[in-house]
Amino acid sequence: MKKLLYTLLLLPAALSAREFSPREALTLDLGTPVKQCRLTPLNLGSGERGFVTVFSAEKSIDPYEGNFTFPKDTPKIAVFDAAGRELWRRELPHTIPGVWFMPLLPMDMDGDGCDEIYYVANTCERPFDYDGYRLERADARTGRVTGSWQWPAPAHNQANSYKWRFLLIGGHADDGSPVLVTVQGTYKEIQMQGWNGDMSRRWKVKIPDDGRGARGSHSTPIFDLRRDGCEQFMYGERCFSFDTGEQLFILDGDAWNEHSDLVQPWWDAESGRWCFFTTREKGDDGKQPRAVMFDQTGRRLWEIAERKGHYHHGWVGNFGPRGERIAMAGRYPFKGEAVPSKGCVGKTYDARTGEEVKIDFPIKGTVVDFNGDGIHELYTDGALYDRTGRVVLKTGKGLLVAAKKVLPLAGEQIVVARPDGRIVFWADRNARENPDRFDTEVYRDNVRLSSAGYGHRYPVLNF
Ligand SMILES: [Ca+2]
Ligand SMILES: [Ca+2]
Repeated sequence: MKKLLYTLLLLPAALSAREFSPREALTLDLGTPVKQCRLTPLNLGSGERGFVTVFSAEKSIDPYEGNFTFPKDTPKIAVFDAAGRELWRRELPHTIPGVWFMPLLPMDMDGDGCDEIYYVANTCERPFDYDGYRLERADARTGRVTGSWQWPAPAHNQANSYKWRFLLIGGHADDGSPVLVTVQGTYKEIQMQGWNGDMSRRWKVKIPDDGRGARGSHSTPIFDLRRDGCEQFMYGERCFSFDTGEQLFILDGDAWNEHSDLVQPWWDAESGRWCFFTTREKGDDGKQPRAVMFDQTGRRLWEIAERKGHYHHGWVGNFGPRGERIAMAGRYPFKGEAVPSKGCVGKTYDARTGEEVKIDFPIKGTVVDFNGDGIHELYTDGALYDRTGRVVLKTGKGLLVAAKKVLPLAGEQIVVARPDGRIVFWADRNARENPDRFDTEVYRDNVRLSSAGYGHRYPVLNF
């Protein structure tokens, strides 16, 4: 009896102290060196699962004039089954290999249980000729192109950096039917179109370049604003309905008219509301704070003092001792600042109060729950840190392509593309999880964004 009591007393501590036990759960081999790689899980029909990947031996080419270089390799799409067997691959000979030129999204628009693969491709030899740009649809099992539609042309009279930024977002209308959203523009004019399963147009939105209200962001998180099973998405600080394309709110009204790098919705269970954390990029002459926490009415809960700098880095994660939410805002170093050029100058805050809190690991990285226990880990530079700063996994050199649940295993996985073209999936043998967090349509729809924009970088905080 005494022994049983002793065991029961120790049980909670034993559970919380469960050791990480990382393993390589799956390896896909592209058989060719890669400098860019994206990956999204997909349904191959009849309950079979697989993966689609976009890759190239060229680094991801950015449309910004200060970054753009002539590509020396083309982008390729390949599909693998769940055992790592390659089903097909195809090269896109005229498409610029870059995440903004060529977003990709798998989605089952016809409801037969098998995803189709949607992506933007240039079908002519002239790299900047709108007439050649198409939204293409490929059969997930064979790669055969089964549909091709003219990609809506962005406004012509814009800088290259503004013009060639495209996104795909996949979600659901209020009646549950699929909606594919195509997006042109991030920094100035924004156009969006919503498409039904039969590719008839459901709605369209145009946000003119009139300097009124927020511009877009580098990710488009999907969430369930009213907790009623209907999905919305954020683009910058604006919230849109998948069902109608209606703009439901804009966080900072017309106080902020620029671009946000990060917009992260998170559910605050204590107050029963969504909160939104945004870190901002540019513009505005130093009048507005560069990172703000909002509630779902658009009220500022707190903000950082800094009003200058490019806040490229940010996250919200469960890093407190009991999984309390912590937010990070980090900027690129200023010219002449004594920080490495790719460094991150940032701070961490209690997400509810804005009070500064210290954490014991490098702040620049990707938030992931590797063992499914509801406390986050942070992946950065080939290492996974737990909240106490302990390194629990070293993956070696490579590109992070996913930090979400992409295998039917407990917890979220870390997927890294090695320079030699092997894509390694890391999972935790000891992971256990609360299925409420991952087995939701909102979670799956966010995972679907992994090959569009920076959709692979941000956690889903819907619990
Ligand atoms: Ca289908
Ligand atoms: Ca964890």
